[in-house]
Amino acid sequence: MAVPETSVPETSERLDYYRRIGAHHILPLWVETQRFVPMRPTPTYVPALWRYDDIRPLLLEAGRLVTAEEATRRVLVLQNPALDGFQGTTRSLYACLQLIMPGETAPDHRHTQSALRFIVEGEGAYTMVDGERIPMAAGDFIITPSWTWHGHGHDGDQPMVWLDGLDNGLLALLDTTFFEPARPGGAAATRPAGDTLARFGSNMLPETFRPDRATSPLVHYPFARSRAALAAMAAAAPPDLCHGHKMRFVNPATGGDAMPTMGVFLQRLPAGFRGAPYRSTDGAIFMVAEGSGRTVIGARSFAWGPRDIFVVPSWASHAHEADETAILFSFSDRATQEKLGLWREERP
Ligand code: GTQ
Repeated sequence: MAVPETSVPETSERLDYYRRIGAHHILPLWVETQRFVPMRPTPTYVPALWRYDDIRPLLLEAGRLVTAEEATRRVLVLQNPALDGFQGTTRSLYACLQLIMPGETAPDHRHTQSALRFIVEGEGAYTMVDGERIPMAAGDFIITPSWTWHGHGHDGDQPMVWLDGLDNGLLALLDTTFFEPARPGGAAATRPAGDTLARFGSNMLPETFRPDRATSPLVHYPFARSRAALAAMAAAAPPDLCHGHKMRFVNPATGGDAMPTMGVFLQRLPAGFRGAPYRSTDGAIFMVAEGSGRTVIGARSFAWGPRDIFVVPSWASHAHEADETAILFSFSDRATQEKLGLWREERP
C-alpha cells in the first residue's frame, strides 16, 4: 500500500527523533496520520473473479490426488491475488470450494469459525450438523454454527461440490480461533432428518425454544423455497434500482442475521437488468447460482456465468447487469459491521 506523504515537513532534528523513538518501538502519529486514520476504507484486497469452468477440472484432480479422509477437508481456497502473505479471499472471509467423492466421509470436527455452505453441484451428499444429517441440493444454503460438531458424507454416485464461506480472517484478527478434531463415534446422527426445517422452518417456533446461541437454530435453507420466494417477489413488484430483488437469510427466532458474523443474501436480477452503481462497507463474495451477466467494479467489468465466483471489495462502487435472469448468492461481514454500528452504504 502506498503510504501518503506526510503533511509535517521533515527536518534533520525530527528525523533523528523518529529514529530514536523507533528504537523503543514507538511511532509519531503525525507523520503517517493518513495510514492510521484513513479518510475512507482502503482495502488491501482487490476485485477478482474465478471461473467455475477453470476450477472444476482442478478440483476433480484434487479428488484423485488426496482422499477426503486424508485431507480432512478437500478444499481449495480462493486466494485473493493481492493478499500477499495472508490467506483469504477478502481480509475477513474465506471462500473455498469443497469436493467430496461418492462413498467418502469427511471426519467430524468443530471450530469457532462459522461456516456456510452454498451447494454447487451433485446430489446425495449430506453434512452432519449437531447430530442432524442435512441433505445437500444445488442452491441450498446450509449453516455450520460456530463451535458445532460437523462432518460430511456422500451416498450419491457423482462428485459433489459446494462453496464454503468462513469468517476466518475476522476471527484471526480477534485471536478467537479454536479447533477440536473428531471425538470418537462423534459423527452418529442423534436427530432425525428434517428436524431443523420442521421445528424452525415453518414460520413457527417450538413454544419452549429459548435461543442458546448467536446463530440461527434453522440451519438449512433449501433453494426451492428461496428461489420461489424471489420469483414471486419479482412477479409482484419492480426490482430495486441497485439490487434487483434481494433477500437476506434470517434467524427465524430473532429476525436478525442467520449468522452472527456474516450477512448472507440471495438476489434475482431480471433479464436485461442494468443496475445502478452501489457501494457499502461490507466487501462481499458472490457466487452465481443461475444466469449470466457482468458486474462492473470500479473501472473493470467482470463477466460471469453459472457457478462463477467474484469479490467486491469494501466501498468499491459496483453495478450488476444481467443478460438473462440471474440469481446471485452472496455473503459478507455485514452482520458484524451492523452490530458494531459501522456499516455504511451509498446509493443513487
Ligand atoms: O467443512 O469444516 O472450507 O473446517 C475450511 C475449513 C471447510 C469444513 C473449509 C473447514 C471446512
